[in-house]
Amino acid sequence: MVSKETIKTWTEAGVGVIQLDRPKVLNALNRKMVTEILETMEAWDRDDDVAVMIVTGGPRVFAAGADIDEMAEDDAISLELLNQFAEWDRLAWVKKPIIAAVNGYCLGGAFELALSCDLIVAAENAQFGFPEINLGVMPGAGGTVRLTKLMGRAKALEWLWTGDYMTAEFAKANGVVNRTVAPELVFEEAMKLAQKIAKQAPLSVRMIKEAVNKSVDHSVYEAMQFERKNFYMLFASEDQKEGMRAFVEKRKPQFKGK
Ligand code: DAK
Repeated sequence: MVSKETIKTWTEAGVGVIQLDRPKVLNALNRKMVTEILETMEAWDRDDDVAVMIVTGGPRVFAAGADIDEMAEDDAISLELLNQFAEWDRLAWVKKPIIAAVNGYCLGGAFELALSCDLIVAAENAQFGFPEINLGVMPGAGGTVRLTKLMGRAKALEWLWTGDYMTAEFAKANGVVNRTVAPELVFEEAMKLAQKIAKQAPLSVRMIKEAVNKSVDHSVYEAMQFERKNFYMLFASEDQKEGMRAFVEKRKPQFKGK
């Protein structure tokens, strides 16, 4: 395990785990933490020993949003000059699957972090929300956009305007969360899912993520052209030959990510 200033990281069986680690302030995301998360993910994206990543806050709380103490004295110009949104944008460029394993509060910037991941496994008692409105601001790292795409305009507006917290069950019913489990099983469930995906042909996993992301932002026609290109591209891989030969020879494929 590697302990950095704001996170702990380790890898097990092809899965890289990032645990947010500022327990005294409920894992509030300060700038250092965002940088450490991004640097770790980008390094793992290039690392053949990591196939899937998990972000978790541990067994009690995912995170209570951005660090309010750090933000309190910011002004429009200092935020523009810091250009911190550019750092958050880099999350969208990570090619490998990222699973958020969420216990307890997942608020504000932390909810935006979870929504930027590909899948969310949540505790039955987890709470999701955007309390920015109570601070006289609004989400700034994709919250209004991603929540609206997932649950539709009217529902998203209600949560964003009230600042209320939604239950994990509601989040699951509205396409925000993939699975809910008992709080003590969240990490285990996320790890099971991660290891299942980690065993799949790596290039297929990667091309599917790209194609699905394209479908969110483009017309059906454009996204299908993109899907087709990725489909053709996989026929240039050794894994396609291996996967199909293994089926014909009635054996398990040995994928290499090539
Ligand atoms: N920041 C700093 N400290 C926090 C914090 C936060 N977000 N949340 C909690 N803490 C600290 C508390 O101050 C307290 O510290 P001490 O008093 O012990 O020194 C400690 O954590 C324990 O918190 P509580 O005593 O309040 O614990 P409770 O169980 O009573 O309440 C709570 C839990 C989650 C309901 C409550 O802590 C709370 O309401 N926290 C604030 C939630 C919130 O408003 N979050 C921030 C939303 S704004 C950006 C990208 C994204 C964002 C901004 C910029 N860029 C790219 C530039 C995102 C903005 C946001 O997330």
